[in-house]
Amino acid sequence: RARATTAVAVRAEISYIMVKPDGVQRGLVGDIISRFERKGYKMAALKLYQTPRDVAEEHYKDLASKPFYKDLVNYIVSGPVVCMVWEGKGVVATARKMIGATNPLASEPGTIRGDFAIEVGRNVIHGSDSPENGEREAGLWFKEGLVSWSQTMEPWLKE
Ligand code: IDP
Ligand code: MG
Repeated sequence: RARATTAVAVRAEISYIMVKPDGVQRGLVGDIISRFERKGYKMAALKLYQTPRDVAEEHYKDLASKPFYKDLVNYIVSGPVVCMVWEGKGVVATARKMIGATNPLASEPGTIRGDFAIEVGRNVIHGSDSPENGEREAGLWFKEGLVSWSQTMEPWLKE
């Protein structure tokens, strides 16, 4: 089958994934990271972060007209979050499946929200909803840039 012949490495799709303050307080960070690691996605950035209010507002600016926007921003700045970028084929859509529906009452068991959450206003985790937003959010939360590295298990993950 056709293969790219260019020598320029093109980065794969990325998703911005964030464990929200409730997930950090409840000690769910390790389990959540494990799920993405074991799936085979490549970690491209990771940090524990006390979110400045303007970053939370910018992140959720598309929801600014919603009645829950102020509570949402207050929730995100209420304690440290764990910010991550994961990279790989189809990571945006697959991460959304792994995360589950926005309202945990509708999230399937086996998904992160389905396993760990009850309320939409305390739903543990964020995941980008499109590759474009993955790029936008990764840039917003990691102004220092992502880490470019080669994963030695890559031949065991990709044919
Ligand atoms: P998503 O996180 O599944 O992409 P969005 O619709 O983008 O869902 O909403 C962003 C976040 O806003 C949700 O994860 C949730 O924390 C919060 N949220 C969404 N809808 C409601 C609501 O009806 N009440 C309270 N919080 C909400
Ligand atoms: Mg969203």
